[in-house]
Amino acid sequence: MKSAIYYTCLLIGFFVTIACSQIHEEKNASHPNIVVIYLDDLGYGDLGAYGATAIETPNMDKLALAGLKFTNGYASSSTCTPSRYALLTGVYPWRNKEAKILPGTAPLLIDTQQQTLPNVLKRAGYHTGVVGKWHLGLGSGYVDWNKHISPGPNEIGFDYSFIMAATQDRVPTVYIENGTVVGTDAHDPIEVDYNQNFAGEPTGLDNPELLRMRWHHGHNNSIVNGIPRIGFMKGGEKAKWIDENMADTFLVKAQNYIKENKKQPFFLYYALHQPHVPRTPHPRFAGLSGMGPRGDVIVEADWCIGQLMETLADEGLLENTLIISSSDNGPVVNDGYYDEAVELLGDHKPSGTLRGGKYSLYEAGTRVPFIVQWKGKITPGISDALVCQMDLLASLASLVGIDVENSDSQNMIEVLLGNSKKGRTNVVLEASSRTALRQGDWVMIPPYSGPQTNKQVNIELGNSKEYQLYNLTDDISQQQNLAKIQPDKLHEMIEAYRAIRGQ
Ligand code: NG6
Ligand code: CA
Repeated sequence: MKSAIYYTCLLIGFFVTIACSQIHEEKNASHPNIVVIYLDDLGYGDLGAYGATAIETPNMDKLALAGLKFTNGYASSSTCTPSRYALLTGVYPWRNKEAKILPGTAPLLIDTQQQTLPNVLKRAGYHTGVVGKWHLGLGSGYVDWNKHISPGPNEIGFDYSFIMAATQDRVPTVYIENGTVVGTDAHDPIEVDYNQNFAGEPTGLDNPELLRMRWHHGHNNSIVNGIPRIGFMKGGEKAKWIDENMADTFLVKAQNYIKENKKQPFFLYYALHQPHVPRTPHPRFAGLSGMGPRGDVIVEADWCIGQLMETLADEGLLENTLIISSSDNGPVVNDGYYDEAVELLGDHKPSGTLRGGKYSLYEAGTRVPFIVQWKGKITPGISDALVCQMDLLASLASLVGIDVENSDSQNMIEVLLGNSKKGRTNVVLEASSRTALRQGDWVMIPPYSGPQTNKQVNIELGNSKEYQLYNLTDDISQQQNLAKIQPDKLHEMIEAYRAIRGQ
């Protein structure tokens, strides 16, 4: 008969083997907390740290001053859903034809079996949470908003989620915590439809007398809190958010998440809703910027970030937290409501010296503020290396010592930490299914039909019947098309572009 000692040894051996394989997988691992602060439609020129003088953003500037400010940091797309898809999956959004601006009723865009940033970090022992804007779809077809909603963030790797389904201007205008709408009422069920209104319900189109914010284009379906939205919604009165409280609501959830999960490494994806429309600053911030609600909500977002940083400091976590701040796409001034953003803009240039903005294939569509901070680990400074948000998956996986499947995400961890200046060689940029190539300091935009300018938002889209070629070193504002003057360079860029896009 085998002795108890024999079995004890066997058991110890078993655990040692497991521990070793864990160590094997997490080679050279470091496990700081990771916080991704993601703004919505914040432009390259919207922060003091990136040259803005007409608006004050002291907290984001502090992040930049204490960290590494990237001047060539890109979102993967000039709109939200595709950028967020790439951020979380490490896959170019143009590989998935569904990765475009989604309605509030769209099914989950990410496959639950897909490799994602949160599920990779979970493999390294992280607790993972998302607070804020989701806009990656929910459910797998029809969603009953009164029941548990799945799949969603919790099925693609987030242990905790407190989100809005799509955007602040899209229904349903409710918060969803771990798959359940907050404040449901069996006597007042929530119904959502993007095709037709519910009988007898007022709309922005038919009932202008009920509006406190007028629509400029789109945004004339259901009215919630006096603001006309995209899509129709009925019921759920108790569940509806109060727009002016949204910033505080998300901030408190993010702060609580940090406090509750600080005992283990955590990954927090804090996706703010500012300065996307409708811009509804809390009364504390209304009028502060002198630039109308767009400026005010940037000031509000900056304050929220300051508060989050204070929480990290108060909890003694700053030295052990890697913080990455960026924006999902470039700026837009009028995105569908009359909110005085155009009239009160003054000298402020949300795109800075870049051409275009949200929806555009020009630089301001995708080149965004991109700041990485890790107190005591990253030497403050400026990096001109080419990096893309899509690279966070491979980079952070490498930091925490996890091997990942090949994807479009490149391991840029040494660049993000400031130890190397060797960024990507190139990146394909996307704008509403159109794509362009940045390689080195050159940008090539293939010919596209369609209007040069989206007149409603007053943004140049990048469409032209001709090839466009720009050298960003001499011409950051993309004013001089060199396609005809530098045919060899154009040819080289087209070849490189085709090699990636497979066309
Ligand atoms: C557009 C909306 C715009 C905004 C955008 C999504 C209209 C006319 N315009 O369709 O207001 O909601 O979608 O923005 O409806 S994003 O930042 O989430 O991509
Ligand atoms: Ca956006």
